Amino acid sequence: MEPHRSPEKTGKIAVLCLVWILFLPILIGGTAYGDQKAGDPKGDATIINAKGETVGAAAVVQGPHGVTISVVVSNLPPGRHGIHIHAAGKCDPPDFQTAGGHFNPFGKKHGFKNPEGPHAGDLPNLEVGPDGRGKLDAPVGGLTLGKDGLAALFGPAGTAVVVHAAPDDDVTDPAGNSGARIACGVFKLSGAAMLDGKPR
Ligand SMILES: [Cu+2]
Repeated sequence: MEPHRSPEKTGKIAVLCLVWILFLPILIGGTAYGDQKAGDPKGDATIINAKGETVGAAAVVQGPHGVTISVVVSNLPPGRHGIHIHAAGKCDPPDFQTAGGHFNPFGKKHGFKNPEGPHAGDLPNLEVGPDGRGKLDAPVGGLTLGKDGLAALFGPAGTAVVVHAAPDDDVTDPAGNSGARIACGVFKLSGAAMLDGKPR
């Protein structure tokens, strides 16, 4: 503790350090996904809140059983939050409407419990603890990490991960009654999929 900093500021710095120093290398470095082969596409997103402040990060990687997403957040309201991959690579605060609807290349209805679902971009709820921090690791079966093809995460329109204010009921079309959009991150190709700063 440095005496010249307010406890609030020190707390915020501590949380940010935890997210970026502890979690990010695990996410991006592939420690948890040792199956990622060199050259496999992977993506990441910096998640911002309605004020444009960074509140987390997401990573998508190719594993042996398909694509997996990992998300870490901080400074979000405690509780369960709907979270989805949306169909446009834009996150304009404060309402993040520019992220579009759910990523749904196969014309399904929303929700894992929906007999006509789910959307390719549907995900389990994100649980945020009393300390404002949360973490989600989940498979995303219905999409690919390429730039080409109907279900490609890095197609021309791009994609974004969006966190909602309320829990997703996993059945109500089109967004599980999960309410306002409170945080958003645009997916970008990263790591081994980049060559000289450009997707290859
Ligand atoms: Cu959503």
